[in-house]
Amino acid sequence: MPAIDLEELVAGVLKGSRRHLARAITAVEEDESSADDLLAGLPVATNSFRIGLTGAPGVGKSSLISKLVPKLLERGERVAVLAIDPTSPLSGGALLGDRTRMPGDLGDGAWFRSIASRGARSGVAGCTDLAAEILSRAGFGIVIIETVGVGQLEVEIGEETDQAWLLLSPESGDAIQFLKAGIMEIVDRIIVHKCDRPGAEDLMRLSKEAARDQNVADPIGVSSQDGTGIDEIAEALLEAARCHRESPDPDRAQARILRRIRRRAEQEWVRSGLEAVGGPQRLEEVAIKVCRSQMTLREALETLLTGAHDGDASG
Ligand SMILES: Nc1nc2c(ncn2[C@@H]2O[C@H](COP(=O)(O)OP(=O)(O)O)[C@@H](O)[C@H]2O)c(=O)[nH]1
Ligand SMILES: [Mg+2]
Repeated sequence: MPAIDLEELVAGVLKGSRRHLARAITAVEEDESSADDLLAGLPVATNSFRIGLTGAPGVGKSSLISKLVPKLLERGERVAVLAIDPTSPLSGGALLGDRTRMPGDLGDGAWFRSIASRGARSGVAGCTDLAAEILSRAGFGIVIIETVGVGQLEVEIGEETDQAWLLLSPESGDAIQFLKAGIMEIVDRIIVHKCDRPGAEDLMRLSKEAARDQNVADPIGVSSQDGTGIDEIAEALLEAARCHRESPDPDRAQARILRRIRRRAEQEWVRSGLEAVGGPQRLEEVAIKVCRSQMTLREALETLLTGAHDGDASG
């Protein structure tokens, strides 16, 4: 994307244009290098709190968020929601990013967007971090990130947020496994969702034990269906935001910036390195030779890493 477009996007975002903000995030989704100029143009936000809500598909993350956002808006917060859409490469079907449950028009204080994890070249964390950073700088004091919790992604989201909350529900059979597997090392709080369902009390008791063992805050029981616990969870979120704003964790902030710089640098190293030896086309040519046993893997690597031509490389 030409630099002039990014300048225009920055100016639009600074003026509060939602259309420009949407385009800025799309730009980062398509090419993370767009973020270099966008972030250079947008002033750093010191007051923004980033929270991850993670859990199995169907545990009720989107439902809970749709109840939480209006409560946070009532309290004067501006809230952005980023749903990480783990678009399946097999079916192409989206599990998340379901905006139908968001209540009508919430006004300029709210923003909802899904990010296709498929498109992110350096993995979901990079794109999410940059999009969340842009939203913070666009004036959203709370950025909620909805992700499906599955192993690695959970760890990444734990790292990329100021707090990560895990949703469990009595319906999902893996809740007990989660608790046994020491999930509390990654998450800051457990939310027992669908507490209108049978088995919720047992799950709450186990979650409490796990939380106490790990010395983290007590779990909150909530039902998006009948409204139980919604006020409590909104208050807990506001309290976490208040604590973060009053005394942000400098180590966490520095680690996040370090990861951001490393990811961008790695992308540029790969880009310039590949360009220097003839681009993706050269990579393909070499792959074909290895495939036809005309070259060993080691020769292929030497050819690429030294920029040597075929025949120059010695095995
Ligand atoms: N019983 C019950 N069902 C719920 C509750 N919250 C959401 N659901 C249902 O759970 C299903 C999945 O919800 P959704 O928010 O899409 O889950 P997500 O995949 O985690 O975002 C939907 O059919 C909801 O109607 C709740 O508090 N109680
Ligand atoms: Mg969802």
